[in-house]
Amino acid sequence: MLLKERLEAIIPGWRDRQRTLAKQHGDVVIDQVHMRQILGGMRGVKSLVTDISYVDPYEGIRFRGHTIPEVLEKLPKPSEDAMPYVGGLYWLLLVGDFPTEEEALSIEAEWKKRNQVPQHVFDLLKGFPSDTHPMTLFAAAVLALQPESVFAKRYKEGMKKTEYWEPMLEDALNLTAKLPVIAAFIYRLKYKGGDFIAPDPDLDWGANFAHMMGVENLKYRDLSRLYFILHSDHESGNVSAHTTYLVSSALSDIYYSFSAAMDGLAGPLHGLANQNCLYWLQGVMNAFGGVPTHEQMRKYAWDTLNSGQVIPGYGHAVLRRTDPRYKAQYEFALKHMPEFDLFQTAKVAYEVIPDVLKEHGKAKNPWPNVDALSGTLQQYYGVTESDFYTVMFGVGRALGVTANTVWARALGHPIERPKSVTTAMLEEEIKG
Ligand code: AMX
Repeated sequence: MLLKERLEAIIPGWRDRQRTLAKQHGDVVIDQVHMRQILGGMRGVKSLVTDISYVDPYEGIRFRGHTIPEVLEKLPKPSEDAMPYVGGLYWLLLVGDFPTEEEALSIEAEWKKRNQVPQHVFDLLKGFPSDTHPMTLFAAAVLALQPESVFAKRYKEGMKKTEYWEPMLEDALNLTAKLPVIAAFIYRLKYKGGDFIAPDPDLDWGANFAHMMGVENLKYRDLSRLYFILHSDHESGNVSAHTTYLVSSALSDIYYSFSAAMDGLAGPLHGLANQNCLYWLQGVMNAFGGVPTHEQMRKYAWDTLNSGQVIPGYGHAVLRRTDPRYKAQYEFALKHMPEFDLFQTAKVAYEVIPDVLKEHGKAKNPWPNVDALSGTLQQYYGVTESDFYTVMFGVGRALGVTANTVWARALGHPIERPKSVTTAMLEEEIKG
């Protein structure tokens, strides 16, 4: 396998770099931890290392050092005006270099070989009550795949530590190959009367998802590729990435780790924000009977703020400019649905809300984030069931977090074990 050969070649160099840092510079202080951070969700504490992505406060996410516009431009594409192959992004995340077309297609070929989902997983999903949340179904399906773990089997048989990454890579490819099939199955089970659509062996991973969803507009294939690329990774401290990393640090396999991550993504503070953005925009349209004027939007935004609520889709914990993931979606919408009334409303929001938030004076970043537009794009193509959006987020997020687990095994990262203290100990600290 091309990918495995390339990883074999580069892993020793990375091992040396991290080993040298730990052995020769182990006492170097990287950060100090403040009381407010201990009591405030460990916000900003520098305590994780990943080379796969980094969030720059001004340029947004960089995948392997490259900004979103660079990634979208340089990854191989099915045609000049199409969105890139997701397989190419997975190569970039895992290997660190932009792939050639052959390398990108080699990942797509691996995925096609591995996308068969065992019947017992489908049967399990069909057995859940019909009102089960799609994220519950998604996490359960991933866990049900666990008996397939190559890592768990090889670990039981006994293998050298330096070999751990190899079965982890197998698991990562097997899992990511199956996720679009599982996600589309859940969609059709819940919302389309169980009328399932089989994968098309001629389509790439992103396009196949669009096909299995049953969306007829072929541009939805491009949107799917774009969506998965944009949602793939966002450093290692967010809940889904960190959960995957933490659980797998116990040498749990990828199915246990990723299923747990999806339980975290299901939380309203993580994966559900895009739904709230959509509801807010729809609320504006309902209030004014269609696309609002700038003045109406300003009033609605102030009403939201004055009632003590946040404006969904605006602000960010790290970013200090418009999220480039928002920009990429905005450009897509401008090209493919300029007249769509929900997009028109989102556009008015973009023109009005940053000034309102600046005037309000609280948010450190008044600009839109990734979630502000993603629901709008789905609505245009008829995927209106907003409970499902988090499942798509999860399919995309799998790319980054599984790449990270392969590297954590390759670099021999140990089990995570931060130290906790008691409230009394914190109080002692302030007495000096
Ligand atoms: N509307 C109103 N007030 C906002 C705001 C917004 N969009 N964004 C931030 N603020 C407020 C905060 O609530 C906070 O108020 P407080 O001092 O009374 O607690 C103050 O501004 C300072 O917050 P901050 O440091 O700028 O942001 P943060 O790091 O605490 O929070 C975030 C970041 C995204 C949770 C926040 O901007 C927010 O709630 N935005 C709206 C919800 C949203 O879009 N969520 C999706 C985020 C994208 C993602 O990561 N998936």
